[in-house]
Amino acid sequence: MIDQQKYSRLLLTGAGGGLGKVLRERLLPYANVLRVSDRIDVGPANTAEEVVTCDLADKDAVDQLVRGSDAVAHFGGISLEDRFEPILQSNIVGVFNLYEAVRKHGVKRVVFASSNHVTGFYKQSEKIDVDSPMRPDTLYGLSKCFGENLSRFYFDRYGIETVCLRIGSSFPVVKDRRMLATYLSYDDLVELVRCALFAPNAGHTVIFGASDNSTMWWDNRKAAHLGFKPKDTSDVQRVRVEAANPPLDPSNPVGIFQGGAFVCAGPFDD
Ligand code: NAI
Ligand code: 15L
Repeated sequence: MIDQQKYSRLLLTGAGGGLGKVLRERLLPYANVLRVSDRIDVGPANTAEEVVTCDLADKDAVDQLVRGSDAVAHFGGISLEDRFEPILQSNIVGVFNLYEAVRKHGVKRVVFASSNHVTGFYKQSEKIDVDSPMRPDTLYGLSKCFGENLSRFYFDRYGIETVCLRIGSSFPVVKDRRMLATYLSYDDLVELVRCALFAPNAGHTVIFGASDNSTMWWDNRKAAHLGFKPKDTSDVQRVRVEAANPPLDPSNPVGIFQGGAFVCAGPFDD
């Protein structure tokens, strides 16, 4: 059971990405040492940081990366639809390598950046919860299903706790009509990650990551034990967003399915 508000060494993967840059700054209070990693250069270590450049597909390198950490915020990986090979290496082999290292080095908890694209083929007119069957909308979404199921296996078999965050759309502002439902502000993202890192008895929990938006497709009541209460809302951006984005044709799948444009992305030729 986690009964603390600070880890000795917290590993953040994907530190060079959009969310990784935000979390690199904002997770510092929650660890004596924040180990930041990516396969791209993330610059020099700041105070209380360690920097490790590592490709998640490299098993031995991931083993060394995880060694000495007591928790992991796993935000590294391919974050959009792509060809199968890069998804396989970064998101499938990569997440396996991570959990094997986590098991070997006795890491207590993982926060896994999953995605709403695990359930992207539900309609926008439907409300789902964390037990609704997965309906991935892309190879990318499918790789996140693998990560969620892998983490479930590592909990059932080895007792390693994971909170899977099915993040909606976490960006500085709301960009389109779909994001009125999927928006997760950066402040709410950080609070969600904090809850996921420190909630006692998280076990294996799945939660959708969205701010307190009026349009809401996701029911998080089964994850209430995490204590996540979003403070922001897309509602204050609605007038601007609707004026800038005329409604889509009702037959356009982008406006029908929760995954939006992802349901039409690819396939990409190898
Ligand atoms: P991003 O693409 O900006 O960052 C991902 C980072 O992972 C990149 O810096 C990339 O270099 C790194 N990476 C990719 N493959 C790697 C590998 N094999 N080894 C090491 N590092 C590797 O993505 P973003 O937006 O920061 O998202 C972070 C995580 O959150 C991703 O896993 C994404 O799937 C997930 N997510 C993000 C959402 C959002 O709204 N930003 C929504 C849903 C999920
Ligand atoms: C995701 O999973 C992506 O990583 C992110 O870039 C956005 O496209 C987001 O989903 C979304 O659904 O808006």
